[in-house]
Amino acid sequence: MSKSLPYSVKDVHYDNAKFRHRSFFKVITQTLFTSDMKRECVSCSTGKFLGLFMIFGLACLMLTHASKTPSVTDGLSKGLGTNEEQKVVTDVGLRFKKLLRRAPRLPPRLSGNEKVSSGIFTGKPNEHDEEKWKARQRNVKEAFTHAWSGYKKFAMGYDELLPLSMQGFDGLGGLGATVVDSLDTAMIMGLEEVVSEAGSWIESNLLERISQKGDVNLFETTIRVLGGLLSAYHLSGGDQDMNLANTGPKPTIYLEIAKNLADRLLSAFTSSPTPIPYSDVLLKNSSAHPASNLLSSTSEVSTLQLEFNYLSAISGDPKYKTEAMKVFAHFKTLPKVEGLVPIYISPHSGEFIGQEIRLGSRGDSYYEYLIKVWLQLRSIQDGNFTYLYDMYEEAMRGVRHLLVQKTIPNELVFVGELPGGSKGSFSPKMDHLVCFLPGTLALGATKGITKEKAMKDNLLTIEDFENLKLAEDLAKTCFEMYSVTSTGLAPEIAYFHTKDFYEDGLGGGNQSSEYVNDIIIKFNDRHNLLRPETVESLFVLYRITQDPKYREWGWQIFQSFEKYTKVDSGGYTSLNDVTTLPPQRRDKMETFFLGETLKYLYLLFGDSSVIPLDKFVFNTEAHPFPIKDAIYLEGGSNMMKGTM
Ligand code: DMJ
Repeated sequence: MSKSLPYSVKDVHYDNAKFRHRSFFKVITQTLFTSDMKRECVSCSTGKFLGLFMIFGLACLMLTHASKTPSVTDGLSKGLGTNEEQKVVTDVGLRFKKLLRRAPRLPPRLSGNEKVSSGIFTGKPNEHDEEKWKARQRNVKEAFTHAWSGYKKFAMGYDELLPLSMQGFDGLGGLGATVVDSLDTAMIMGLEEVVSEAGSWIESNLLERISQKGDVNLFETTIRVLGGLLSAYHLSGGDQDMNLANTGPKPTIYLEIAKNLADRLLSAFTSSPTPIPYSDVLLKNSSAHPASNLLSSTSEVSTLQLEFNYLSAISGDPKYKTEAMKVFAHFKTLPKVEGLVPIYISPHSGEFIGQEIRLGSRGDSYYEYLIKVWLQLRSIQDGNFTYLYDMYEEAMRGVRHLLVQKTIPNELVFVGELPGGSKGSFSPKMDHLVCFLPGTLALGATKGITKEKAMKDNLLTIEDFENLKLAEDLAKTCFEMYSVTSTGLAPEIAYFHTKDFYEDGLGGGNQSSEYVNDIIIKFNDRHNLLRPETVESLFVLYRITQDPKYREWGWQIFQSFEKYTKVDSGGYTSLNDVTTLPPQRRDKMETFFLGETLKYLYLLFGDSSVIPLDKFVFNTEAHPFPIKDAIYLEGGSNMMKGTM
């Protein structure tokens, strides 16, 4: 149930001229005055009359023959096999009205020229380029080794490294989060020594920790620890079609620990009176409770499903998937604002709390998991999960309609916030966290295959193109959030110069950036936590568009991390202020720097056939799970059970 907003949408409409509606009258007049007919008949009024007469005759002929109504979802339905049959419209009057109302919006096709001559679509870089990217990929691998060595030396077994004070810190409940978050990155990079060290630590310590520890956050533990164990299970050969680890424990060790952990985490679902889980779990006695404000974050409760579904598939036990998917089934029933949802929800009432809408903190991965869980489950024939795709599409329409604006003076596209929900005003504020969205939009548009292939196979709808266009525009803004600062690293939050908002003297510090007047960085928002979202989107966009600019942007960002966040004694550190040189350092290496940021950079510079996006889905912490036709059937397949 979507309510529309009370204020004019004109100001916040994302102007995508390429696909703007054109009236029937415009189509006719444009055809007349731009085609060959124009050249031959423009000076001859009889010719014009005959031309119009012919078009009218043709229109009448079309109207008297019943046929399918053209639909922009035709291409998609081929991919899904779940769309309703098209309605056959036989009423001539109705068809005439329809024809007058709007011209059919057809997705663009690759022109012959684009197919053969555009570097973006051929996807074949020359040999010199390949060598360059292999060398850059090695640089990322060295960065990972440096990060791990600092962690191993000063903080092995702690959740995080404090690289300046050279000690460990348990900020995530004490399950050795960096070890588990890093493991599959080391597998993908072929770092056998790290795989062996991390794997042995997990085998010897993690079960004991799980059975003794107190409070952990359900979401953080699921995405980092459970997610890390599950992808390690797969990448070490757990379900037998890939083995990126020649060392470390047997895959079943990872699975056994994952099940033990998930069994305890399930208490967050089962102790709540609604399908919305509590936010915290006491691991040692498998009990759960709400956060101190009694609320759960929308993104947290809706970012558990990829992990629990995959665990059900490989363990053969449906209980994980059953509990986790109840959350989405419940969300389906809740009122939304054009598909957008408030950032808090009550596990006691099951209702949204407050009005605040944003795609940054507490909102972000709700939208990410709608499409990713659909991608994970879509091969299940009964089509029960199509509602996830519909919710995603509606939400992205809501984003384009209500949240997207352009900056002054250079028209950077950004996604703002609605702090007062449908009754409030627009805020031109964007968390760096929102930079996951370009990748998600691109993935949702092509379903993981290249844009070139999707276009050749006629799979893209008008909405897919609009989402891809927004993905590319927004990725540029995310990149400019880096290049506008003195350090070349993005702040945690940026504001944007619009006709309603500007604050002087709050630029990023890089005076040579074209966008120094478009992007505003407030004092409290100038920190950088080594976050992955922008490089994640660059990786996905590179895979999908094959445009080398995304690799170049990623390389620039990587060099800035190297220059300003590397700590000589080992590890990398967060920064307090990205706008001043030298930047003040913060003394924390977040687990996602190894789990996500360096993994995405490594994959961005590497061979696109590694972990292909149409065969794997990355959880929100960059842990890849395979998408397989059979294994997501209720309770997992027999074949999978046999391997346990
Ligand atoms: C990660 O833990 C995940 O990507 C999450 O979805 C958002 N926050 C961090 C990275 O910034």
